[in-house]
Amino acid sequence: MLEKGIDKKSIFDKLNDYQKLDLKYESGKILGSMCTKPDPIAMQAYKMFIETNLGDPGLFKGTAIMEEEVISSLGELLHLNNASGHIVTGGTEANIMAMCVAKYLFELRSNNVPEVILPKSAHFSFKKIISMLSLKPVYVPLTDEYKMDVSKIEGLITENTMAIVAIAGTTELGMIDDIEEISRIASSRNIYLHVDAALGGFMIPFMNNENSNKLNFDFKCEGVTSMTIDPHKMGLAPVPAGGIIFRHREHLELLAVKTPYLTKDNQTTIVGTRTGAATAATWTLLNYYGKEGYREIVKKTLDLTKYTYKKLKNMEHINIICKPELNLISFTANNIPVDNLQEELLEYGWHVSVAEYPHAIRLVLMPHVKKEHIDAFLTDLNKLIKKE
Ligand code: 0PR
Repeated sequence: MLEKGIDKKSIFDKLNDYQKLDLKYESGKILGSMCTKPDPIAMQAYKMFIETNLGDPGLFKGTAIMEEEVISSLGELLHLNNASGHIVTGGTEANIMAMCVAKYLFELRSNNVPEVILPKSAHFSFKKIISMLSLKPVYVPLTDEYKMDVSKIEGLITENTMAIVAIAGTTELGMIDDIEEISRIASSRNIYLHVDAALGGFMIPFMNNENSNKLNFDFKCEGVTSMTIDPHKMGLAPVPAGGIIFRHREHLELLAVKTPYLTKDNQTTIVGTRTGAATAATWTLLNYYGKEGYREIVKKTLDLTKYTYKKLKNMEHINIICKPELNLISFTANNIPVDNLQEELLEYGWHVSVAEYPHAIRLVLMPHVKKEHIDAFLTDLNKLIKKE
């Protein structure tokens, strides 16, 4: 740290230098991220509430009301009245909260090591959770469609099963597990079911094409106990905005810790001090866009996914892993190994990511990706493949 500070101009010159090293979503070069350019109206709201701290909600009563309204709206979107929950830092924290609740419930009836049944496709946040909470993971294999193989679940349930986790929009392929069936199993065995809809939560309710309307993936399924739904993914909110929704208020309250000297008696979040700006941004987006606006955003994203899928399907040497259900497409090229292809694409400036299972190039078509970017990307991809 400097002894004596430097002038404002020099500071901002330096900040600009650092910022130049960062990628920009609008460049269209970021093709492997689940975050996107935050909507301008959300950023405006964010700035307005930047000094708020929901860790001490009595000081920021208006922001606290907004959080309640956001949780209630997200609950409603997911077919739940009187939802309980919080706007948190992201999907990781949301998943941690759900698993903490499930563990506390388990501990009310057993001293054994709790087991969590989850698909192989679960996000790596569960690896952290398993280690932090000393859980025993019980992985369910995937079907040929890369979904949790529901037929295997019953056989994996033991007296130590603490929870089942299912995914509505997997990180690597965007696949939606058969939540309806999994919920039936969880209900009949009285097991906690958490649905990680970090990505899908802001997409599936707005997909009004094909048969997705009928897709029951949320609290409409009786067995669903809690859900993750992240505004900072397809909700277009600035980071950090994750969402955790509980069906029962008593479950959220299991997380409560007494906070004697604060303006509220207890706190039901993992973190203490936390921004209210993300909540204000999310509140703004939900009210500004409404369902109609989000339907339009999701439609555009899925239309571009379909367009990209068709083009890739017709491209020589390209093998698509599976038909996309959301806005992710993964593929391999039969003449270039995946990692080499990723490197070569990077030389052209394209930041794609690589899925681990199956090992493949992974595209995430978030709203900052436009048709012209995809066309330019496909041209470069074609060049690379022809070159081999
Ligand atoms: N659940 C699912 C299904 C996810 O895909 C993710 C993150 C999480 C939970 C965890 O969410 P947070 O990262 O908000 O805690 N999925 C993205 C991924 O791993 C996160 C991400 C976003 C990565 C933007 C890179 C990036 O540029 O791909």
